[in-house]
Order: sequence, then structure tokens, then C-alpha cells
Amino acid sequence: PQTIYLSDYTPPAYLVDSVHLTFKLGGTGTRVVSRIAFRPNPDATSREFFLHGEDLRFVSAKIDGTPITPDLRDDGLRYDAPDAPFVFEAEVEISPATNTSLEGLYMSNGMYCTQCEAEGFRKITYYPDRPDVMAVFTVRIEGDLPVLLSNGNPTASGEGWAEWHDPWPKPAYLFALVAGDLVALSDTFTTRSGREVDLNIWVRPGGDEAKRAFGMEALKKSMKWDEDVYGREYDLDLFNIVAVDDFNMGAMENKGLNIFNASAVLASPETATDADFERIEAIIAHEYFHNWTGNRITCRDWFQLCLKEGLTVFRDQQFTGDMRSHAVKRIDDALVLRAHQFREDNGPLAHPVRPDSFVEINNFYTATVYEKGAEVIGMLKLLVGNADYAKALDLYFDRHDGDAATIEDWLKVFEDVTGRDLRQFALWYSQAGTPRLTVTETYEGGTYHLHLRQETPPTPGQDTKEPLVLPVAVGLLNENGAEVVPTTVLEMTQSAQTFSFEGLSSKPTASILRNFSAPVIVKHDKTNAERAFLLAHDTDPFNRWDAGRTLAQDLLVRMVREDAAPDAAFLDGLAAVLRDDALDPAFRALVLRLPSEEDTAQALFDAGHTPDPSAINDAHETLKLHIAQHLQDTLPRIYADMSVDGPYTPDAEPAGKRALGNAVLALISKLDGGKAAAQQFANADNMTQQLGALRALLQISKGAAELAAFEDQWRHDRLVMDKWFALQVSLAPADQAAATAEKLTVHPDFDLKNPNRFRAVFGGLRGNTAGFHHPSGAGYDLLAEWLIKLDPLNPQTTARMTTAFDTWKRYDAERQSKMRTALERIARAKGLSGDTNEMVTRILG
Ligand code: BAL
Ligand code: ZN
Repeated sequence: PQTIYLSDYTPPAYLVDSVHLTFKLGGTGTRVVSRIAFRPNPDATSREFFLHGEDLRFVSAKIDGTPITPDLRDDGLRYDAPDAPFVFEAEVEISPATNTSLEGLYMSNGMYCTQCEAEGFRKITYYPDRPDVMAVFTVRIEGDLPVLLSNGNPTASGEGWAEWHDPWPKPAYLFALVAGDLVALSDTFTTRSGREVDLNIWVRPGGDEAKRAFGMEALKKSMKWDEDVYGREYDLDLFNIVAVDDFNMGAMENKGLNIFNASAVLASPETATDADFERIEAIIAHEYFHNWTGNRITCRDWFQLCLKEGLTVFRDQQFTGDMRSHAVKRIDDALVLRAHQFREDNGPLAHPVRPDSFVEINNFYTATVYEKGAEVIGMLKLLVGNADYAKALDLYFDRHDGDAATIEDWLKVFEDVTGRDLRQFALWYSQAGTPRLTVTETYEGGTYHLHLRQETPPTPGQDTKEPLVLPVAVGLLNENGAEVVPTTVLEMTQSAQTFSFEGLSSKPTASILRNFSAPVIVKHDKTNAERAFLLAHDTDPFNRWDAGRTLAQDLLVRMVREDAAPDAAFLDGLAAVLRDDALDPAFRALVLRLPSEEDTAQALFDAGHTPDPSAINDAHETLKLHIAQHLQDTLPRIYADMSVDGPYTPDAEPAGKRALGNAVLALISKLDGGKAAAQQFANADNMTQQLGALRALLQISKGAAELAAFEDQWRHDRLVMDKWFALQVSLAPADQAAATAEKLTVHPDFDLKNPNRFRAVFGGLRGNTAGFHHPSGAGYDLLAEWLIKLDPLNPQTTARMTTAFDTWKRYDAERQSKMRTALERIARAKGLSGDTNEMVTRILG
């Protein structure tokens, strides 16, 4: 395997002006005829003519009409091409029906579709498959199918053929083709300059038609929001979305033809949960926003992936905040970041937001690139202020429209607009690891001193770390909970710094890192009483929630370590929030949610202890029971208050009520043996409440009849069945988790080739922390066995799932040895893919 380095970047030898592609579709034999106009790149340092190509059957090639015999290799084609403009033509044959990797052109339930990011286009034809080669594409599709789609605008069509032209130069990774028997929900959007854009959401006929309306509304809201907030207007006459069953990612932003995992676009009240609706709205927005941040301005090379992903995630987070609740969204985002990105940073897979080397770029579509990449942009915005952020973005769009840009280009627009020197800030892109921010405080003579120290632990390949620019948002509260110093952003640039606040009549309580102003771990020795005070009074909703979270986490650690009993400070604080009807139910539901067992394992490990997943599971169950008992007088009242009148809508307000209702139902079930949950299951007219009830039952080891009824009711709906597969594995008692997963692999509806189904079962297994880490090692063995089966079919999803093992060094010697054995078994598998090999090698360290 070859490691590729950012520092080795060289410009392409040849540029492409235009590409004409003709597809003659056939399941096991699709012919792709290409005509590509090349010209020498004046900025190139070499004239080597190399076109990427993989799994292609070469038929013929010509240069300026003369047949050539190029040098064919496993990874592409080489030829001594002219040092002048020329037209290259080729014909190749590919086999979409047998392409199970879901990269390139493949088939999913009779539909042809593509996935080209990052390097899938080379499985379609010979081409300089790198993002800094941008060209205008014209496509002709010939096939005996009713709907034939590609990027851009349709130009002509007839029986069995269609032609498309995309006027916007684009890299090959944004190419898309879809062909099949499809039906559209159609609508229009009038842009702010008055152009009418046709919108379609396409599905296969036979059941999904009623699930498209929500996505369409989300698309129109996204188009409007990008005009209102970023001044970005859509630039084609048509915007198509297609739902596909077999898809490795959530969705893909191909120019004018977004392809979506069906689970990321299709929703109806009966089949999708409130969380699904919110996720779908966010993903539709994300892919749409890529039209400017990703497509009009793309990346020079794949090291710059965060340029488009960090920014587009940041934009979709802003959008969701605007559509729903900023406070709840910030908490949700912090939960995701801490669960996935902090985990990455703390283990063998740590890498910078902009990695400096990789073997397989597919392995770098990570929480670090996406979510930490978004956090970096949030910090930049906080540091420069909203007005300068808006100016910098305008300059970015003006200056780089049509470019394949870099992080340096991105930072330069901020430097030019603000006059700031962002060299130290740029370390956020190159330095891996989660900074620890240690806080101590002193108070004397009316002056309060905040002493801050930052330290980033070593990560693989980076032993020493520099201090970063940290925006630390701070507020100070007096003993009544009133703000004596409103939120102030301190700009920390050194390893240790003191910030002072004068004129205070008594020692304040500090609320540090408000709204999670930087992606760091705060170490602040506070008493439980101080934390309970912040849980009751903090005027910053994020820190109010976080105070409760920290109380719960400390308690869980003490329960595991010392067999401590839940203390009143936590339980009373929780009760007060729960009973406070002035608070948003969605916020109350978040406060009620305990840290995950995985969080507790990490917290124990951070404190220098070896986590025991069984003991952690026991502590979590015990705490839930204590909470239920402590709140038992309140729970029925809250549960009743959370009932929603009228027909279901997925809006934030009723969704918040259902979230709190379900959280309360889970606690009630600990006390009533599942009576209320069984009733909710029987009466539910929406998936949020049906699934919430089923979850509450399974959590108390009941619900066998409901599980069977659910299967009977939903066996025709693959997206709902994914939930059925996942839930029973993730909630199985620890000693039965692996057996439950194994049993489901022989269920007639289990399909190894379908990533959603595979992730349902095995994502469910890894999500069952005590079950996956059961001392028998059965969870490790089963996952290894199935990853070895999946790898030859779908390396990308296999490689992604190996991350289940990335915390292996955290555990006791016996578990470590079992996990190492599982990883080595995968590493030894015959013909292991480069994707999986890179991941296993990095995890083993
Ligand atoms: N570009 C891959 C899918 C996404 O991030 O939108
Ligand atoms: Zn994206």
C-alpha cells in the first residue's frame, strides 16, 4: 500500500476542457465511450499523461482520431501524449450488476446509480480522477429504462436515450448517473432573482411515494436559507434527488443530482422517528449547501476535504439551529463530537482536521474532518465576529468561485478581511488531539482571577504540541444566579494565561466554555454543590445542561469505583429541571439523558482506571432505577403533560414533547413492569412513540410480543426493519448480544450487501457496550468473522466498522488480547482490501 503525502502535491500535467460520455447500459456489460479534450497545464512540473482506471475492460483508445495502444496498468493508463491540446477517446466495458463495492457505477434493486467521491470515477472510465481537474461534462445515456438522469440540465431525449449538459466545470467526483424505473414528486422553487427551478425527489414505485413530501419541504427551506443567510442562489434549472437502497454514506452532493441513502431522505410519520425527520432535514440541507461549498468551490486535493466538509457541516448546523432550537442543537452537536471525535482523538486513529498523509482517502471521512472541521469554523466566527465572518465568506465566494481551493486560501480571506494573523489559529488544521483546558480560580479584594492552562496530549506521529488559539466564552454569576459578567470571549493563545475581572462584591461562580466555544475538555475542580448550582441557574443553556452531565458522569464513575450511592445534589437537581415547565421539553429530555456507557468507560480511563464494561452497565442500570424511584411522584404527571394533541407533525415543539415523554416512559417502565410502555406501543400512531415504547420494554427485558408484532407490521418496509434489527441487538442483555446478532444474520431479511442492514445488526452490536465487550469475547469474534465476509464485497463499509475496536488498549489484559486476536484475524484475511488493511494496521498501532 502506498502512502500519499500532502507535501508531495503537484499540479496536474494536463487540464480538461470538456468531457463527452456515452453510456450504453447493460447489467454485466455497460459500455462507456469517452471523448475528452485535454490541454497541457502551464503550471505543471511534468508532462506525464496518466489516467486513473480501475476494474475497467479496455476496448480501444484514440488520440485525435488515431488509434493508440496505451500502457495499461492495474491503476490506470499511461501514454506518451502530445505536448499540445488533443482529444482523447476511449471505450471501456464495466459491470455494474456485479459491482458490490457501491463505488463507481453499480446497481441497487434494478436501478443504475453512481458514487464517485472520493475516487469512484476511475471505476467508470479512464480519467484524471483528482479534484483539481475541473471540466464541463456532456452525457448521453442509452438504456431501456424509463428514467435516465445525469448532472446539469436535460438537453434532449427520446425512447431509450437522454442527453444532459452540465455547464459548471466540476471534478469527476461530482459526476452522477441514475437510470431506472422511477417516480418523482415534483415541485418548483423560485430563486431570489426570479428563476424557476424544477425540483424532483425520485423513488422506485411501490411504497415510498408517500415518504417524499418532507424531504421536498426541507429542500425548499434549504434553498431559501442559503439565499437569506449566505446570499447563495441555486445555479441550474433543475435539482434532482434520488433515493437509493444500497449506499455507503448518508448522501452525495453530485452537481444537480444528489443521490441519497433512502434512510436519509424518506420519511413518513408512521415509519420515521422525530430524530429521523431532523436528520433528514439536516442531510438534505448539507448536500444542498455543498452546491456552493464543495461544488462551485471545490478542494484542490483530498487533504483539503475539511475545506468543504467542515464548512458545510457548520452551515447545516446553523440551519438546523435556525429551523429548530439553537440551544438543543448545540448540545446535540457536542454530544456527537464528544462521542465520536474525542474518541478518535484519544486513540490510535487520531489525525489532524487536515491530515498530512493517507493510504485510502475513504478512511478519512471522519468525525475529525467533518465535526471538528465544523468546530474550527465556529471558533473562527466567534473570534472575528459575525460581521467579519459574513464579509470573509463573501470574499471567499467571490475570489474562489470555480476554484479547487486549499485551507490556506480559506484562511487568507479571513486574514484579508480582518487584518488578523491566523498562523497560530491554523494549527487547528494541522495538530491532532483534544486540548485539555485546566481551570483554577482565585478571588481577592473584589477581583476574580481565572487561571487557564491548555495542554494537548500526544497523538500518533505528533509527540509535542503547540498552544492553540482558544476562544473561551465565560460568564460570571452571583450567589442568586444573576449574571454579574455576561458572556465574554477570552482569547487564549498561550499555554497558561490569567484573565481578571474587577469590581465584584463577592466571589462569583464561573460558567466556563459557554455554548461549548471550543472543542476541548474542561478540567475544572468544582464541588457537586457548585455544579448543582449551575444546573439550577446557569443562564447559558449549554453549560446548564453540561453541569448536569458532569454531575452524572462523576457519580457514575464513583458508583463503579466505590459503589457510591446516587447523591441528593444530582437527583434533586434533575428533579428541579424536570419539573420546570418553563423549560423546553427537548432540553429537559437532554438533561434526563445519562452519559452513555461508552462515555463512562472513557471517563474511567481518563481518570487512570481500567474500565469494566459489566460493572459500568450495572452502575448505569442502578442509577436509572434510583432516578425512577426518586422521581416516581413526578413522572406520571410529566408523561401525561407530554401528550400531543392533533395530527402528528415532526416540528421541534411536538418532537420535544415526545422526546421527554419517551425518556419519562423509560423510567416509568422501571417501576410498572412495562404497563405504560405496552399501552403506548398499542396506541401509537407514529414511529417515535411506537419505537420509544418498544425500547422502554426491551430495556427491562420485556417486549417479546411487541417485537414480534412490530416485525409482522413492518416486514414490508426495509427502513423500519433496520430499526427492528438494530434495536434488539443494541438492547440485548450483555451475555446475549452476540447470539442475538448472530441469530439475525440468518434472518431471511438479513442482507450482507446492504450497508444499512449490516450496520443495523453490527452497529447495534458495537453500540451495546457491555454486550460487545462481554468477557467471553463472542462479540469480538462475531464482528471479526462478519467483517472478513464483508470486506471482499464492500471494503469501504468494512473499513469503517473496524473502528469498533479502536478503544482496545483501554481495556484489561484479557479483553485486549481477545480484541488483538480479532484484529489480527482480520489483518490475515486472504486478499484483504487496502481500505481495511490501513484501518486495522493503524488500530493495532
Ligand atoms: N461528500 C460526501 C457526502 C457528504 O459529506 O455530503
Ligand atoms: Zn458533506
